[in-house]
Amino acid sequence: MSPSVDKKTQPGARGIPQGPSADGVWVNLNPVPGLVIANVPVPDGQCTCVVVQGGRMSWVGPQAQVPAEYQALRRWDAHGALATPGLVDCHTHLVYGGQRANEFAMRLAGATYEEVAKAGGGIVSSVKATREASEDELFALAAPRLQALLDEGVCAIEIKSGYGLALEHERKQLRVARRLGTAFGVIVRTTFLGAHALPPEYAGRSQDYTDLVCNEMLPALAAEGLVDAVDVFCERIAFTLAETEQVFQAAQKLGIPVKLHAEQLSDMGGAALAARYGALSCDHIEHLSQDGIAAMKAAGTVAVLLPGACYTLRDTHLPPIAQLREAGVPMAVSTDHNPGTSPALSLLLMANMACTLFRLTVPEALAGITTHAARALGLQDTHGLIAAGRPANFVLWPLSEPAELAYWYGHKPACTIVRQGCVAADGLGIDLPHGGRNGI
Ligand code: DI6
Ligand code: FE
Repeated sequence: MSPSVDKKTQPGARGIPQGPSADGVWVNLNPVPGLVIANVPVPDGQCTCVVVQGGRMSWVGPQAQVPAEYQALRRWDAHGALATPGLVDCHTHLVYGGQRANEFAMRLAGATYEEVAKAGGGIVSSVKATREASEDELFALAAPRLQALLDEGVCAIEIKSGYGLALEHERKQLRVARRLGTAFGVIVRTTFLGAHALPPEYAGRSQDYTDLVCNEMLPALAAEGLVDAVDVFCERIAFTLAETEQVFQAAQKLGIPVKLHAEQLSDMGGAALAARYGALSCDHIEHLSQDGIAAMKAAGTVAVLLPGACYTLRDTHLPPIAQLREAGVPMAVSTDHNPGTSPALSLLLMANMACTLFRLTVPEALAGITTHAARALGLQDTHGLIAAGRPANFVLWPLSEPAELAYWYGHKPACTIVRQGCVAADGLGIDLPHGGRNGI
């Protein structure tokens, strides 16, 4: 299968241009409050104008005050469409072989996640299928998953390894992640998750495998430029706190930022450890303690909420949202797309679930899939906000109010997407001669 990129796009040699240039003056936008920073304040009730030049947003403000130098540029009329920054999916395991619908069925028949793992299923069964797949096969499998996320306005995405668990197979996953970024013109941040599970050939030799991760796999993959961040699954059924720290030390030595699958099934104290290493994010955190929250706040670590995993596992132990809110810890929301616990391919559905299952407010959920998700990837200066000086990444929605983004589910709005300075999709028909087919 080849990647289903839009017909008018050309996979760029440098991995950027995927559609016509978005350069010009974008008028009559209605940005979601809190997700835009204007150069000149936009009075209430007035539309916003965004100037794009050379693929970057160069000015944001009221239409009446667009500087003269931009007046002659091409005009794109959004007709008052709701606008958000490009969405950011900050936690995915998108590249893997096979799928695990059988485990879904097992759990419905009564087995727990831990029982499935102990019975030889779980992560290790995806490891087998991933090892058997070639790089091209993994690319072909991941491409339509990525396309589904992109169709909803995702402009930056994290992709983890962790289903190879041996140097050549982890390399394969990370190389596919990089190739996806190039082929689809989307920002991909790669995360090395070698410490995801113990590979079968290391059964009972957890320390030996951790040494391999730290001393061979990570340095080799980092030298190849394949690692933007390092993650560990710190859990009873995965890696201990001490092993996690060993991996963090190896990452620190190489100057690579860390993040952590923390306190998903139990309180291991992982979040406090990660915060000590200045982690970008702690993810899952259903069993996060008050100490963990305080440590994350002090370190500026983002809390990444993954309602898709809670939903799939029918987990009733929810993350401590009220305490995180109270402490002022930034909360991101992500798909955690993976074949075991969250086969989710809609970030908007995750925003809906973050509201309905976790009781996030709409503004929290929308910041969670944009601004705070960007921070969880270290992309806070380039993504997650409509603001001058950033690469042009924004989405125009056929919706009339922000709450609709978290309200509908099972419905992909036909949006217009500007991704990395290109018009990657034009569901609103802004590029049509009559300037819009949706009557907005
Ligand atoms: N936590 C998760 O939710 C995924 N990995 C992890 O560390 C689950 C991965 C899987 O079951 O394949
Ligand atoms: Fe995960």
